[in-house]
Amino acid sequence: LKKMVPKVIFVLGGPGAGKGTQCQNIVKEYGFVHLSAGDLLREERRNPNSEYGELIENYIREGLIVPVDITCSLLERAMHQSSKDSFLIDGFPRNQDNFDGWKRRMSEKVDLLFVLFFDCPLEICTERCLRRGAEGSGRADDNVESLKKRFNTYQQETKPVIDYYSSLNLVKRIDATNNAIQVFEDIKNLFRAYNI
Ligand code: UP5
Ligand code: MG
Repeated sequence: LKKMVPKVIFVLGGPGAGKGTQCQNIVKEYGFVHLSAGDLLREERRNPNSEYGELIENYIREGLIVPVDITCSLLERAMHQSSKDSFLIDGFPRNQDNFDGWKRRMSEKVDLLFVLFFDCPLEICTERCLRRGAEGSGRADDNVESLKKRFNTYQQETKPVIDYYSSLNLVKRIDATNNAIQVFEDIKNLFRAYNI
């Protein structure tokens, strides 16, 4: 019997590029399980018994990337708790530490299909996050100060990870500046091409 190896798609792109929105669409249409590293961290922060709550709060507000052992443990636990075997891992790995930690702990246990990259310029990303903040997202990082830091971290630390995957020919780029319906059309075409 062939052992089932979970399939993984990493979903990366700037803050507010539309990763979460499109992951929800993909879940409905294709039955993947959506695991947002940011959502898992925010949930952990709200857990009063967690020893990492304060650390996570501070990292998120400063737009910094939480040490990989914390994030990777949350992702691994969520994968184990799921009965499904196809995962969209949204917002991870976003720096070298994330990349190395995942490689050490998880890469042998999963089949990475590709990296779905939402390409979106700073101005549009910022506008989307600020609008979301104004509409009451309650996120500690949907403000101008945090957004500058988030975008800086994205440019300095996450882009190199995307570039590395790109050099392995694993990156599928999506133009994320379009409206959400068009973006999903592009994703569906891509998935069709990969028999997903
Ligand atoms: N919207 C979406 N698509 C649109 C479209 N096509 N046109 C117009 N509007 C669109 O969308 C953002 C907003 O834009 C929404 O209001 C949406 O309606 C609208 P969303 O789908 O939420 O975009 P997303 O890319 O998911 O944005 P998000 O803010 O979640 O991105 P980040 O990558 O910044 O946030 P994340 O939650 O992944 O991480 C937050 C922080 O957690 C990080 O900064 C970091 O401090 C920490 N973190 C880690 O430390 N480690 C990790 O591994 C992950 C996170
Ligand atoms: Mg998100």
